[in-house]
Amino acid sequence: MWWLLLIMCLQLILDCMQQALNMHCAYDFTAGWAGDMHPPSRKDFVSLTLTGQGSGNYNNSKQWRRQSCWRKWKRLSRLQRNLILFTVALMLLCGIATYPSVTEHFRGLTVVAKEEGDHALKPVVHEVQPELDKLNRPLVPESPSEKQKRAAHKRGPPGLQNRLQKKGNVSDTQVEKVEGEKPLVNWHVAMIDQATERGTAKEAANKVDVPEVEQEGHSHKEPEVDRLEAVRDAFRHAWKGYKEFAWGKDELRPMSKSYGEWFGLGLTLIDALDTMWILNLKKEFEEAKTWVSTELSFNKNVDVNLFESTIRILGGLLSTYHLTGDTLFLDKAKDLGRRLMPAFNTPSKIPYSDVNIGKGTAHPPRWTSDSTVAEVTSIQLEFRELSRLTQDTRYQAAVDEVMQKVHKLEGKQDGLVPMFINTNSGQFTHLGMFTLGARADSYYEYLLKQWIQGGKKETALLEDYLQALEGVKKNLLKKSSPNRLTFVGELSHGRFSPKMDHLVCFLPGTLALGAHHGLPADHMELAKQLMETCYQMYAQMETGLSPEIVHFNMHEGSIGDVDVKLADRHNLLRPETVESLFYLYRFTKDRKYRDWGWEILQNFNKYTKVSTGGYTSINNVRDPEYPSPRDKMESFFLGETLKYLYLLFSDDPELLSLDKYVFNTEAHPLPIWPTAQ
Ligand code: DMJ
Repeated sequence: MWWLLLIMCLQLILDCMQQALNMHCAYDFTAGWAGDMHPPSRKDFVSLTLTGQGSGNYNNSKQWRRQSCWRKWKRLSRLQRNLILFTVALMLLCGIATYPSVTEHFRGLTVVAKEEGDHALKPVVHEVQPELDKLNRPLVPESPSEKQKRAAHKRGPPGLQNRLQKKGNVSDTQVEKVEGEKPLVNWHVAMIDQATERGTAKEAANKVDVPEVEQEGHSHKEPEVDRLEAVRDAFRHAWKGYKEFAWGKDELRPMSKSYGEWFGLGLTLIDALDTMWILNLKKEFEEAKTWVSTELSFNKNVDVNLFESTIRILGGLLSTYHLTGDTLFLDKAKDLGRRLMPAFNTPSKIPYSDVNIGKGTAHPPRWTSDSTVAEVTSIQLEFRELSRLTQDTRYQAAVDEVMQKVHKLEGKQDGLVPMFINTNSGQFTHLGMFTLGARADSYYEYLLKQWIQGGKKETALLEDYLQALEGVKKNLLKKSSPNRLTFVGELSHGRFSPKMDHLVCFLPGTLALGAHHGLPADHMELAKQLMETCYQMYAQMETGLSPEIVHFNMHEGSIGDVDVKLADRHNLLRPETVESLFYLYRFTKDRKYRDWGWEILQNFNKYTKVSTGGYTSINNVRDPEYPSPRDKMESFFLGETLKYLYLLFSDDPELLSLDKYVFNTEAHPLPIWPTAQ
């Protein structure tokens, strides 16, 4: 619109001038001064008559030009002069009024064009702008630490950084500007509270070892960030949401400020009991304990999953009993254990996946008579401990029988087990598929941990564990390209797939635990390599949080090590990597493991913390602009993730010594049995 007006004004001026000067002379701008003067053949260009030119008496002095123009101006009629003045004034006004929006417009076009070239199908990603006043001036100039924050989005080896940037996945905080108002900040930024604003992971990690700095003539060391307190803060924040919107329910839905029920047994509260005890959150622990003593009842007509209720509830109650000595928790554990036993009433003695704890009936899922191998082989630590505490051998007998049967089963490959087992036949099903991820993971973990729990006497467990590890090395262990990260893939009917679940990241910790308990030293070497890989699964993502599943590149010349499929980009606040970091730090004392854990905590705070309380799992770890909250805080975030982070940062090796306790697969510490047992 403004441009149209400007063009019209210009046209008007030219017309006026043309009329006014009206062909008294001809100056051909293109030909320059010709010795011979011709009248213009056309009248559609501005021409000037220069007196004396023809005589060769050329005078182009400034003064002469000024006088000549002034004479021409005076020859114009008043109307013509007014018209020219008016249009010049109008042009000036238009120019002033349009300047900011025009420049803005062009700036915008440049940004969009660049982004379209990079990732046309993605939503427009704005560059980080400092907060602007109404005239688009930065209110506060960007500080060096802000620049650092932006740089911190570059993660991983250089090759990978480039690739990520090329893909356009690296972006920063989006600030939506509304005219006349303060800029609106995206949802996830709004969640960030003061704890988060301490900086990005990289920044924070740097803070720990800051060099001495000069301040007002004094040299001083910046105070270390209190990482233990940061974990306690995170717990308190999660608990605040749970208490306010989901008290006594299974899971908090922090975005909708509501809750979800799975078993209707206060799952999060029970899973978090021993974490509160360990973190010394006394007030919170007492509130929860009151709920357990007054509200928790297992006398309910409800179907529960045997594995999940065992590792989270039975395990949580048993460990809380051990830590506190309060028999309230043991009594509750006994009650639940008893109610879960009908699950073992199957033709094969391989338990069903589901039990109705009120009716005392059990059944497989509606669509199959299979259970998963991990489910039936990762309830042993808890049931065995229940037997030891109650002197009722039936619990241990039931789960030991499962292990003995699985030990002898056909269908393994080099100690690796398939993912499903049939509750009628007692045989593996879906043969030929091997993973250390979902449906099989904790089978391997519990082989080692049962052996440790029982005082390292049950050699069949150890043999199965050692053989399985050889199977992993032979069949599943590969290196990625270009950075040669060691990873554990999967096998399907002889075909290798470079797919690795985040769940597999329990393995570095388990390997390290085994090495600590006297297994071959190369287990520790492998643990370190896999630990690096699991860390990279976080560090190479734009949010610094791992996806649920990654695919490693193995072809020479790959640009980056990791690919993440669209459907696998979620993060459920899972614990496996921080769990392994805890073990690796305990056994090596290498501070990098702590720093990695600190980065992860910072990124949970940055991308999953909900300002009104709680943390949420997210859909897209590759989009820091909109990680897309799933509105669910899994109970294991409190039961495991925050607990392992706390233990990772604690300097006290006696706080749950790994020579006295063995953690179940839900991070509930159970005592290693005295050797007399
Ligand atoms: C937890 O319930 C347990 O750690 C289990 O072994 C695997 N899945 C979740 C955490 O990711």
